[in-house]
Amino acid sequence: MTAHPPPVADPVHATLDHGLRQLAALGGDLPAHANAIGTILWSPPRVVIVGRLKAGKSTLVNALVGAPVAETAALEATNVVTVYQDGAPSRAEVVGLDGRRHPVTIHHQPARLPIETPDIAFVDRWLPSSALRGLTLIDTPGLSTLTVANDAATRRVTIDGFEQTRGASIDADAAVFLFDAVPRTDEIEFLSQLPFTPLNTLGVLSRADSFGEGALGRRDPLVHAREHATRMAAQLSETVNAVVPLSGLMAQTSHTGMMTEHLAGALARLRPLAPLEVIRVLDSDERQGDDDVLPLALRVQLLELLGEYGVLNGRHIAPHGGAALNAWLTEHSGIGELQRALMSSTARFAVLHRAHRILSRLDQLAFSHPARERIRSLAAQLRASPALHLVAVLEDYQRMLRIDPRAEVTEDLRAVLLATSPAGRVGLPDHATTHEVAAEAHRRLGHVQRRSLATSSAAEDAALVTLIRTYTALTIPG
Ligand SMILES: Nc1nc2c(ncn2[C@@H]2O[C@H](COP(=O)(O)OP(=O)(O)O)[C@@H](O)[C@H]2O)c(=O)[nH]1
Ligand SMILES: [Mg+2]
Repeated sequence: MTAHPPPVADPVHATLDHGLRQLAALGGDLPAHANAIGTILWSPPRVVIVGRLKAGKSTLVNALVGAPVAETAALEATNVVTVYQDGAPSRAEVVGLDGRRHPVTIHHQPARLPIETPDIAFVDRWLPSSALRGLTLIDTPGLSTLTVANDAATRRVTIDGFEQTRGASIDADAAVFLFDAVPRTDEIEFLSQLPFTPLNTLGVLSRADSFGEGALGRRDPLVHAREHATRMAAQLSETVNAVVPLSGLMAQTSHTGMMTEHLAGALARLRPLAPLEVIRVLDSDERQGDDDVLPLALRVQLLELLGEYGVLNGRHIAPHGGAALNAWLTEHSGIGELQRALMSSTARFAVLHRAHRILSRLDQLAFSHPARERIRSLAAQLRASPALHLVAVLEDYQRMLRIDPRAEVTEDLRAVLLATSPAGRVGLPDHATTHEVAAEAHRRLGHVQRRSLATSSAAEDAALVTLIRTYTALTIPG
C-alpha cells in the first residue's frame, strides 16, 4: 500500500477498501494478503499497448508520457515489457524471471540492462509524469510477424515477444491495440486470447500520416486514414470499442518538446519548393548542392521528427514559428482524440476491470487459504454490494463473451455496462421518465425470469441472476 493513499471518492474504491480491511481483520497472515491485494487498488489502472513490432507502440508511449522515455533514450529495452508509472526519482528496476529486482540508474546515456533479455520478466520504470498519475502504461515488445527469417534467434525473440505480451496483459485492465491498414488474423486471434472485452480495448490506426499512398499520394493520408478507421471500427466491433487514427510520430514530436524554433526556421526554408523538390532534397544524402537549401543534419532531423507528411504540410505553417507548428502537429496527430477515448470509455471500464482483478485475487486466496469459508463469504458479500454491481455485470459479460458472444443475455449485459443512466440500462433513451424506466424494467424482469427456467450453461444462469438483480432495482421508481 502506498504511504499516502489518495482520498476515497468513488464507491467502488471505498467498498473494496472496506472489504480489504475486513480481510485484514481476520488476522493471521491475512493483513499481509490484504496489503498485497490493496496495492492493486491503490495504483492507477494499467493499460497495455499491444500491436506488432514497429507498429508505433513505443512512439505512442512517449507521446502520452510527454517525454522520450520508451526505449529510444534511457534504456536499451526493445525486446522487453516495460511498465511506466508515476514516481520520482526517475529510475528503473529490471525484474528477472526468478523474481529478483535489479535497480538501474537512469543517466543521459542509454543504460545497459543488468541481465540478459531472455532472463527478464519485465522492467519497472518510474518517472515523474502527471500523465501517468491516472494510468500506468505497459509497453510490449509486440506480436512480431511470424514470416520473418527463420533463424533460431529471431524466432526466439518473436515467440518471447508473444509470451511476454500475453503475460503483461494478464494484469492489465485495458488494452490499446495498434495496427496499420488492416489487422492480421493472427493479431485478432491473439487479442481474443487476452483477458479483455471490446469495452476496454481501444483500436488505433497507427502511422496515419503515411496511410494509403502516403504524403505524395492523391489523397490526404490523414483524411483517408480517418475514413478507413470508421470502416475498421465497424468491422472490428467484436474486438475494440472504437478505432482512432493516429500519427504517433507527430504526437511524439509535439508532446515531448522536440520541436524547436530553430527547426521551425529550417522547415520554413522549404516552403517555396514544389512537393517533389522537397522530397528530393530530403532524400538526398549529398552534402553538396542540397546543403545550400538545408544542411544534411537538419534535413535528417526534420524527416525523423516530422516524417514526409509533416515536412510537406508543416512547411506552410513553419513561417508562423515553432509554437504554431507544434500546435498544428498536435491537432493533426489525432492524439487528443485518442486521449479522450482512453479517458472516457476505456478508462471507465479499466476501473471496473481492476475491481474484478481484486475480486479474483480474493477468489484465489479463498481457494488455497485455511480461512477459505470466511474469505469466500467476504467475496460473495462484496459482489452482492450495490456499489460493485457493475463489476458483477462485467464478470458475467466476460464469461458470456467466451461462451456465446451473440446471445441475447450477452447483449443485455453489454447494454447495462455501456449505459450512462438508469434508462439506458433498460435500453430506453436517457430522458425517459422514472415511470417509463420502471415499467420497462418490469417487462424485462418477467422476460429474464422466464428465460432462467431453461438456461444452457452455468454462465448464463449466473448472468440471468445478475440481470434479475439489475432490473429488480430499476422497477422501483425514483
Ligand atoms: N511516419 C510515421 N512513423 C512512425 C509513426 N509511429 C512510429 N513511427 C516510426 O516507426 C518506427 C517504429 O516505431 P516504434 O514506436 O519503435 O514501434 P514499436 O516497435 O511498436 O514500439 C520508428 O522509427 C518510429 O519513428 C507514425 O505515426 N508515423
Ligand atoms: Mg517498441
